[in-house]
Amino acid sequence: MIHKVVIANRGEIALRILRACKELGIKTVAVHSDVDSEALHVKLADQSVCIGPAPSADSYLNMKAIISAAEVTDADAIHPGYGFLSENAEFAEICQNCGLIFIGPTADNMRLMGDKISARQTVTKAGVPILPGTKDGVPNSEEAVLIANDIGYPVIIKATAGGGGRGMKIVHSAAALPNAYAAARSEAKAGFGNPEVYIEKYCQRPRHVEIQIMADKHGNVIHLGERDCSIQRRHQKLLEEAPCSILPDDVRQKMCACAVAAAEAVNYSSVGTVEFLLDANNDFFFMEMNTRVQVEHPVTEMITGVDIVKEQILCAAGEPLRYRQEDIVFRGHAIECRINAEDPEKFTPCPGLIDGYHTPGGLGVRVDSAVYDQYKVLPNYDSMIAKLIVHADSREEAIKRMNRALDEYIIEGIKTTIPFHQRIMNNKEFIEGDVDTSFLERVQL
Ligand code: MV4
Repeated sequence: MIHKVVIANRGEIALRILRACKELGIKTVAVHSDVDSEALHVKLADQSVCIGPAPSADSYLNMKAIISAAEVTDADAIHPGYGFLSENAEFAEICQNCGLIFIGPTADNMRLMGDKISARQTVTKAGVPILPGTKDGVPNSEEAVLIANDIGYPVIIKATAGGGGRGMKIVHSAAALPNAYAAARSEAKAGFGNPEVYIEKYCQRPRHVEIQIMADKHGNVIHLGERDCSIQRRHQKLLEEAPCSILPDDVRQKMCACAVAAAEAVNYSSVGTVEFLLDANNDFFFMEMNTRVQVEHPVTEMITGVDIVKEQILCAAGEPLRYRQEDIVFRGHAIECRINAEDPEKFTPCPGLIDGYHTPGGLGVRVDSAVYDQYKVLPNYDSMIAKLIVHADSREEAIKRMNRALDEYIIEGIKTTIPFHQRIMNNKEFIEGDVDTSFLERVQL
């Protein structure tokens, strides 16, 4: 078993990991930057180590400092959370070489899925549907035009080393292709250090539906159903729910089976998420696989009762999954609102002192957050300060419960996105379940 875990993260996910460790009887080590010494994860951990100055590059991304923190505290594992080093295959490898358990999949799993072309090729072999597109990188603009003519417009150009939507270019005509191709390449080079791009048919106004999977080191793979994460702004998810309200049961079964097949095809071990686009005909296509625990995992926990982070830690320790597929029972509906320290109209970051704080409570309400009254939200890091999650018997009741919980949530001193979420909860299209990735561009909130 694992005895002591270094939590290589901050904020709510550091607390989430700490809580799982406590319940498993595992000691915790918080690492933190200079400016995070008052952070809750530091106060609640058994031990803490300062790993550098405020900039992430010098602290939460500082592999040497984090490995050293594990060595001086005699820890045997590192949990990367999400963001920061969570999808860095080199870091996973360094942990292994230092005799530390990286709580996540193997470095090979991470590399294979991190390269979007190899991910596409791998899942295709496992029978998972993908959108028509190139098998390999597109070497030049002339080739790009030939391929796009073959696929038919609109097409989308994506970075091989990309992901999460950054640097993608949607192209509607051959005339626009050469410029978009050149721009995509230079953005890919600048953003990911690799200029390679590939081309796919562009799917218009899809839903973003993803399947949570769990896999152990003994070849067992199960799924925990889907999440609908269609409500996004500039590729930042703002609200997620489970299940997807319009997904027909036969399509759900197929999508879940595909996600499990994709994980089995790469001998995956750990928790992970397989992302799909779902079009208006309810056809679905593989987008990418995330090899980490995700921000939105709580909605799945609420409808299944499974502690995803605990299972992830146990799997990393070599334990077999404690659930078979038939043990997973889905109940009710869950919604998560990401509460950001941002202007609720313009979404510009609004860090500062929280001066007055009260969290909502009651049946079916969960707050995952690391802030408290008189806490100073820092400008150095991500603006998400809390996740408000509700669970109820139906989607309709979950929306009412979310409305009630948002009303109760008092955060004074800084602007937050609470008013934005209140507008969504009262929006006709949202209430009717009419959401897709263009929702926020389309509706007048
Ligand atoms: C697409 C797509 C439509 N067609 N690929 C976004 C994140 C990354 N995982 C891939 N993404 C998409 N890929 C094809 N072939 C639509 C998205 C997409 C999206 C695109 C534009 C604006 C918002 C979006 C939100 C989710 C997904």
